Amino acid sequence: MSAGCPTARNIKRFAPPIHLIWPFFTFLIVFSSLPVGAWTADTNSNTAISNFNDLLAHQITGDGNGGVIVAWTDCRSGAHGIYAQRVDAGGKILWATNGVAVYTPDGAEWYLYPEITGDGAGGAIIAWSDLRSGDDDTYAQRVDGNGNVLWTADGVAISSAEDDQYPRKIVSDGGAIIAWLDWRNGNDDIYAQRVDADGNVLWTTDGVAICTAEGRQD
Ligand SMILES: [Ca+2]
Ligand SMILES: [Ca+2]
Repeated sequence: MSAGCPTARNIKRFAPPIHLIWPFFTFLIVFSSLPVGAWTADTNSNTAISNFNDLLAHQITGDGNGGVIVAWTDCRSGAHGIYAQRVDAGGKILWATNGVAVYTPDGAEWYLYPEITGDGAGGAIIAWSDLRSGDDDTYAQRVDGNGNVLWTADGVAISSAEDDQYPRKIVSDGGAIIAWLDWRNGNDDIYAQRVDADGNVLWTTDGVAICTAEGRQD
């Protein structure tokens, strides 16, 4: 673990859901058989996506051209940030070594729950939650097919409502629609927000309530 990297984070009655666990194993299975620069059946070779410690929460999506884009969190800056990498259909790494920085925190972040979808143009839109404002808020960023970060630095605010917002799903519609767990009402609810291809938030500020029934929705 990198110096200064946090070892714990107070996630409110929240355990990593199965949809965050299975992509991690999928990532291991897929990339454990890849050499640098090309796919291979040699299980002793690997394609390095990133060499930093505390890599967590890998998420993967197709790039629409036979390749993939991977998003994850790691602690290279002393706090967990969000990074992404594209690999083409032949297994070639396309973006900056160890990935493009999508969000680099100033403080001690821990496990930022990225979600990723293709943008329909060879890039991706990534959503995550972070603690820059004191409790978890949801942000999103778009990276084009060449690894250029397109939206506001450190991401567009999708929801900065009171208490915590943890993204759980993102789908592309040219821009993206993002759904998240939301604690603004004192228990898990589901909210959603739409963002266009240029990073403009289109729906009600801090998101549309999808379900605010009693008890937990997760
Ligand atoms: Ca919040
Ligand atoms: Ca509820």
